Amino acid sequence: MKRKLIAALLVSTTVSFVQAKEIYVSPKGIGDCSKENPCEIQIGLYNASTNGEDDIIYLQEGVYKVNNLIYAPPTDEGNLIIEGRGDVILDGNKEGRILQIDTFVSNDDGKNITIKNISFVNGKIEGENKKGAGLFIKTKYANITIEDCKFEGNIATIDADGGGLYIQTNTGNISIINSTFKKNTSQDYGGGFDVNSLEGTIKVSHCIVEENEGGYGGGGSIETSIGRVEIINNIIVKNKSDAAGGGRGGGILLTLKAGKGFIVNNTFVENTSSAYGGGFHIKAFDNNGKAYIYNNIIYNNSAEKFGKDAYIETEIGNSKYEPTIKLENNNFENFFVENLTKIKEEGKFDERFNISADPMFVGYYHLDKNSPLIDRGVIKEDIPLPERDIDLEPRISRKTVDIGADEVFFPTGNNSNSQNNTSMETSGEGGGGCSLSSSASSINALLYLALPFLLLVRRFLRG
Ligand SMILES: [Ca+2]
Ligand SMILES: [Ca+2]
Ligand SMILES: [Ca+2]
Repeated sequence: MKRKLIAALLVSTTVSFVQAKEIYVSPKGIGDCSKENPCEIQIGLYNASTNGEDDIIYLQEGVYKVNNLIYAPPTDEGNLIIEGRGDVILDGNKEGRILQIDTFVSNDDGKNITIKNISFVNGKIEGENKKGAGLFIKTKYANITIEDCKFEGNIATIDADGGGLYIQTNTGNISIINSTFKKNTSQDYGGGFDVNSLEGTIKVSHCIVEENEGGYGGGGSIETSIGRVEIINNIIVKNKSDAAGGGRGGGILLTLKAGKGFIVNNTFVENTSSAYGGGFHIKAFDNNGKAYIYNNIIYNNSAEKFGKDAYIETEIGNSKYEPTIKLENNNFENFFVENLTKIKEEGKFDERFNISADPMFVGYYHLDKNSPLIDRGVIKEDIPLPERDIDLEPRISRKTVDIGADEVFFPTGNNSNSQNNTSMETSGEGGGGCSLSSSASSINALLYLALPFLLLVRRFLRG
């Protein structure tokens, strides 16, 4: 515990914003971005993107009727935090994307982008190459953290991806923590979210992903080439993958390639797919891919073709792959793995201690005190077990860890949140030297630099 604390302090020191400039924004602000005199949100974003400093943009409480907000530094910039204070809602009114953050053309190596305590609602985009109706973030190397945010009612229609959230980075790490995705839709990938890091670590933990709908990956789509993915301690329920005849991953679609994926202590329930993988679907088209699936409830999902609860796809065209698959201490009824005989022959498939039982839910997908899933999970050195369960109670209570996102807390039990989950902070195994494709930034630099002038004109016209 002490070591973790020290590690946390070290991390917070390296990304501290001691000298960051503070920018204050309010729903009706027209001031100079000071604490006393907050400014309009787009002015705040523009200032932060051109001042050459680290910034914290504080959003004062309230509803902001906004869309097509943009932060796109034309040259080198510092770190960025955008933080809501109190109840902050950015409402796109279904008239456009809410916020775009794009640091791809700037030198963003070692930089951090953090979005905290903000609700993104009613964003809308349409068209084949459009991504991220609520929030769009694109970096080359910068790390991205989304914390305590909510994405609701955002729509990516006509072949667009990422209803609530879209993130794309080459080597950056992505963390999505303690956030809610609800009733977002996309016609293509990722109803709730569509997040992609070629080499970095992608972590989704302590999130609620509910009633989202997408062509592929109704709740969310996650993709890496050689990075590490951790999907840990989330409640993922009632999402739908509904691509005509080809849905994959009602809850989650995970595309691993040669990456390493951990799916640990989640609750996947009542998700549906129009073809494969009701709860989740993994695409593993590389012999070096690794899928570690431990302590999950994958129950009462449905798929119209195969893999009612889960499906692992290892065959594409005439190619068949043998990724490493470990499937232990889960609760599911139906799990389909392509090319399984060969994978077993290669000694790359481990399956043990899985059960199939009614979880006995009470309240919001919590376990009854008599649930057969209590103390049926596994703890291993290489499993990134969280310290807390979905209620932020100790992750281990009584004998050992429970199956699913909830741990039933027994006050007199042997509770612990300091087990040796040392692998949580370690980064991916991916080596360097890989040539990465990069596309030009979609933002017209001249237009961006003219933003303050355009905002002035708009304000003038409004009177
Ligand atoms: Ca700045
Ligand atoms: Ca327990
Ligand atoms: Ca609990």
